[in-house]
Amino acid sequence: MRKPVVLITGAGGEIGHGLIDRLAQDGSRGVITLDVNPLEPDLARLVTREFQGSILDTSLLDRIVAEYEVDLVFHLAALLSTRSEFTPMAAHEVNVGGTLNLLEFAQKQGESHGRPVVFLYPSSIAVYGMPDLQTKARAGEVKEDQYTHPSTMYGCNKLYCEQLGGYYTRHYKQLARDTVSRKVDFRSVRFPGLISAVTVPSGGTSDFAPEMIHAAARQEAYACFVRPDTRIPFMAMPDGVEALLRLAAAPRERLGRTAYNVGAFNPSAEEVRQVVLGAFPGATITYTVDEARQGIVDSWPADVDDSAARTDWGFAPNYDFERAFSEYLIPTIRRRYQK
Ligand code: AKB
Repeated sequence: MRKPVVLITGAGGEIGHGLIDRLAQDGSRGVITLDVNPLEPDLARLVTREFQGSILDTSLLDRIVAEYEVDLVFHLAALLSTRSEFTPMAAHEVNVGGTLNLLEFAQKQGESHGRPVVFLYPSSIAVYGMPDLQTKARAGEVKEDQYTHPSTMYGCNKLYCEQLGGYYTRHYKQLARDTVSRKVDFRSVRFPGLISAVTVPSGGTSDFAPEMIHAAARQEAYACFVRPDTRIPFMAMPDGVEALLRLAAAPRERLGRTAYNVGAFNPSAEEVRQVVLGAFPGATITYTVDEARQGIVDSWPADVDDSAARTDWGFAPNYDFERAFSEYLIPTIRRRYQK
């Protein structure tokens, strides 16, 4: 009999790194990966099989269906918000077309082995669109169903794909003459800006915080592209990975929503700068505001209400602002660049 395995798309990206590490430590199931780029050798060693290719290649996905019994999917592959604004058609193709392919893949997998396929989808605070700074300041912690009017291609893609996932789970082929067995068990977290100590982000608009930290550790000057008072929620990568794993393990009947907010801390850009300067006193961090990117970050909420995630599946981040820096980011990043 084929053993059940986990599939991770976009495995070589920021979340993939942490997730593969955690799944490898746990060791209970094999991990197969799909990424357009080869995995770094340290990561490749931890996986059962690495497929190099695109989520748009449906014949490759069919081959995986034929060869493996996948019952858990982490669909991480995406073009992030800044990159998506430069290439909106490509973003739509990858972020929406690719997700649709993966949902079909999961349905086919479920039909072939007869069990539901749990499908984890990282959505984003980019699904929100705060109309102006006054409303953003007044709104405070935003709930999942408020202000869902994204202003970016990436945010539109994420919001729509949350809906698509819900469709596959609850209404797939609802008019089919024969009863259709729905096999996709879709679950989604709306991530804030994620900050990893081991990877440098690329293509995102929340990247100003991680870029500031990594640049300081590399002793490079950094010009932050948003105003000092800019505030959005962030989370340390280990908590992001933990959130995905915890949501994946939650009993289906406990889940009252398709997409859940998760948050951990929400410093202003200047508060991040001060902490980074405290850890790396020689660092040069200035501000050169990019009005267009500033506009995107201003459209994201200052904070999110994640009480539904806490109640339904026990979300509880380990790292607040202080701990994220003192116990995770600063020591790990120092080690990384001292090597
Ligand atoms: C981005 O900046 O595009 C992402 C996100 C907030 O989803 N980090």
